[in-house]
Amino acid sequence: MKQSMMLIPTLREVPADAEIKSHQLLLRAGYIRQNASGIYSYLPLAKRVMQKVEQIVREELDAIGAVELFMPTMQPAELWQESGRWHSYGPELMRLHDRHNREFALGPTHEEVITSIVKDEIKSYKRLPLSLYQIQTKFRDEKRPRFGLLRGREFIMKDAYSFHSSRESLDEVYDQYYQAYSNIFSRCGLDFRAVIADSGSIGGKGTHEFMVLSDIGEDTIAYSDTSSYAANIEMAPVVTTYERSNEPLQTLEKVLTENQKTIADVSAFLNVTAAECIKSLLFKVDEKFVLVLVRGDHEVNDIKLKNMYDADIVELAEPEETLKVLGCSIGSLGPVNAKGVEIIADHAVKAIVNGICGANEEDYHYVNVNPERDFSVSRYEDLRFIIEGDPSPDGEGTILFAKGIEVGHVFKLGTKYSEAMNAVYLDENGKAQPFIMGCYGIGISRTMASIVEQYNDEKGIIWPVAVAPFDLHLVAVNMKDEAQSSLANNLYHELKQIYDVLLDDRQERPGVKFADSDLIGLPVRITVGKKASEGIVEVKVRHTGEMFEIHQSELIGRVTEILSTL
Ligand code: 9G3
Repeated sequence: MKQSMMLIPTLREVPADAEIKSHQLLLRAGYIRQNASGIYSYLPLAKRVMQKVEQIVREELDAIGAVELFMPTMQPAELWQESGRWHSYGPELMRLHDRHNREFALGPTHEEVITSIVKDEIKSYKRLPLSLYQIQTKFRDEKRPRFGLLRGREFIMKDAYSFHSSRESLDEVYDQYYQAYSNIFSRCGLDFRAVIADSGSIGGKGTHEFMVLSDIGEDTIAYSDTSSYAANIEMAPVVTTYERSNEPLQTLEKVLTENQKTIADVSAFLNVTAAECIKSLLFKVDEKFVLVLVRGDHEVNDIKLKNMYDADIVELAEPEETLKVLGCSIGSLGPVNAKGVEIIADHAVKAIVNGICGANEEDYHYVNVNPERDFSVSRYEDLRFIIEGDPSPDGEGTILFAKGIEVGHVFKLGTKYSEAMNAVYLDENGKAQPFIMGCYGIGISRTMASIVEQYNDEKGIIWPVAVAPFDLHLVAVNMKDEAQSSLANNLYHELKQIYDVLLDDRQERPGVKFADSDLIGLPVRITVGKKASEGIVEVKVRHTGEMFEIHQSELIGRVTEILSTL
């Protein structure tokens, strides 16, 4: 491909609103352009990278017997009403009307569509298991799109769905997707971890997220420092056990703690540690109020709370609700004499002796509060976020944190959608059974951005060969020079028989060409310059910075060797 015919609008400056490397570099190197908040055009180089990523995905999914199809982005509201999600999703679900005023969603995902197709077309258990995938644009009206392609409102996803007549069959196919995902992300050159993830509101048990390690990742991974254990912090169970000290129980006493609201205020004011305090938070769980107690130095894990009640909505009660329900502001909440609410506590609370808690009276706290003597809870559960230093849930090592970008997610859905949509098949006894399902997603555009996050330097992007938009950047320093242009053209025609070659034939100053080349980030640059008349070119390996001169007769052999090592 000749660069003079391409559209690669490189920029010298870093765009102001691009906060992270991949967003900055994909803009500066002319890969993407924003059309609206969270909505991007993929310019030719990005399109080529995505095609490489998609090709890797297709090879690995075809290898496990998944079959590609293509579903519409416009989804009739009736399907989402059937699954019950038309009303359970809010403004994030892009909705529109057609000319007949019929309602549609722009698909954020395709469980409803694929389930309705399989429901209509598959009647017998003999046709199962079935494993289908597509690569399609998705729409999610994020409140705050950010980080370029990492959190957009329109993005490219590979989404797959499998249908089974038994859990064993689902488990088998799930494991195949798990392995295929590991192959895909490895082939893309990504440093990733498969982490145990929360099954979220889409039901089903058993789900893993594939996380690319990155400091700008929005997810926190809790991993063991000695074993392979890794989980999304939302899901990681806490297995810490707590010793209750055998110091004598002191008399409960109410003390004035004027304007002392937070645990930090109160523990400082009363000269105790946060671990001796009980943090009480009033939550609304669906329509019920629940007072959740955790030790003062811990945080309530609202995902665990949501899963415990299998609730749709879990959120902190508003200040006015707190006042109405418990008669005081959130800084004075406590479990003693708390009326009209269910009280649950994290296991750590049970071991508190002579602790501190809010008195449910404005500006008052209790000291020497003791669980079971001064208040009781309906249940002790694992309700807190795991923290660094906690024992790993697999019993090996202790927990450390890392940030990750979620690029893949595999779910065991079970029958959530097939029951909701009455999608059944006849089993070997002729009895109607709901399909058992799995679903599996990869963010294609997000994967591309993640690769840039992991492969860049101060000069620009450094593409792994497997996903580079071209293999070779053939740069002619001066196309007006007869020797250079003829050698460049000869090499171009020779190399393009074997490799994807981008020939920089522009009338630009050498400095601009080299800076653009480093920015665009192709694996190997071949420069045709002053020594063209001697048949000598310069080779630069982008990944290592290694540069050397070589005679054109040895070029292909050497380039082949280099590319095989990158
Ligand atoms: C919605 C909106 C946003 C959503 C969903 C639905 C995420 C939604 C979860 C999934 C699960 C899997 C198949 C491919 C892999 C992921 N965000 N999810 O269901 F209406 Cl607005 O998409 N789907």
